Amino acid sequence: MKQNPIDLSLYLVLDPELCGSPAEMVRTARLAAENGATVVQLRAPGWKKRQWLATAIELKATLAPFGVPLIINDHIDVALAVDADGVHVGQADLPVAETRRLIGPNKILGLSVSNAAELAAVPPGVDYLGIGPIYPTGTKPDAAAATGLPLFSQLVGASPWPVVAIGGIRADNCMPLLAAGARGVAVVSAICGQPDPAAATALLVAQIRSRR
Ligand code: TZP
Ligand code: MG
Repeated sequence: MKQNPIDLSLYLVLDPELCGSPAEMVRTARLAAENGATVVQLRAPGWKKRQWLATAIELKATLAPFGVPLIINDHIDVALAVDADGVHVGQADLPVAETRRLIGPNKILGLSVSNAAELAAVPPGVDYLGIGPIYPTGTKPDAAAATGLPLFSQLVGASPWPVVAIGGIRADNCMPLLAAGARGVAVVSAICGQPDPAAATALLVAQIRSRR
């Protein structure tokens, strides 16, 4: 069921390489949910579908007690198979209209946007936008150029959709993004692969809550 509006304030995007293994991804997701992460996305560009399915099933069971929605990156079939809360698509994935038709009206749909042209072309049917990368990041080698804070502020200001910022975000640089109007921040390496993912999450949550 769509949580409306979705709480985007701390959006964890899981990375299998940084976490080290599927089991560590699930553990990281649990520690993050226990410590205040509000959304978890499964993102694993190199994985076979069976691995996606098995890990998505485990993540769903892990996150459900916390009421933290599970979003599946790109793979609509996996999202439907496990009855995930939503799907996040990029500019080269299945388009928004087709994705919405497949997932139905009640699941959350997020779209990645990197610049003003992509923002201007967002079709109806999305629930939130992921805008970035904001800062340079080593986590996504094929990421678009970093927007920087000034362009990000313009994009957020022009977006009728709630925005989550992504790319190079840590506890010590997230505040200006929230001040610019982001509903939340999405992080990968600030939590995945950290020696203490629970403490790393708690630090981010403390920053984010200090603004409220
Ligand atoms: N999309 C745009 S940047 C990015 C994704 C998935 C990676 C962000 O990773 P990190 O480690 O939080 O910079
Ligand atoms: Mg994608």
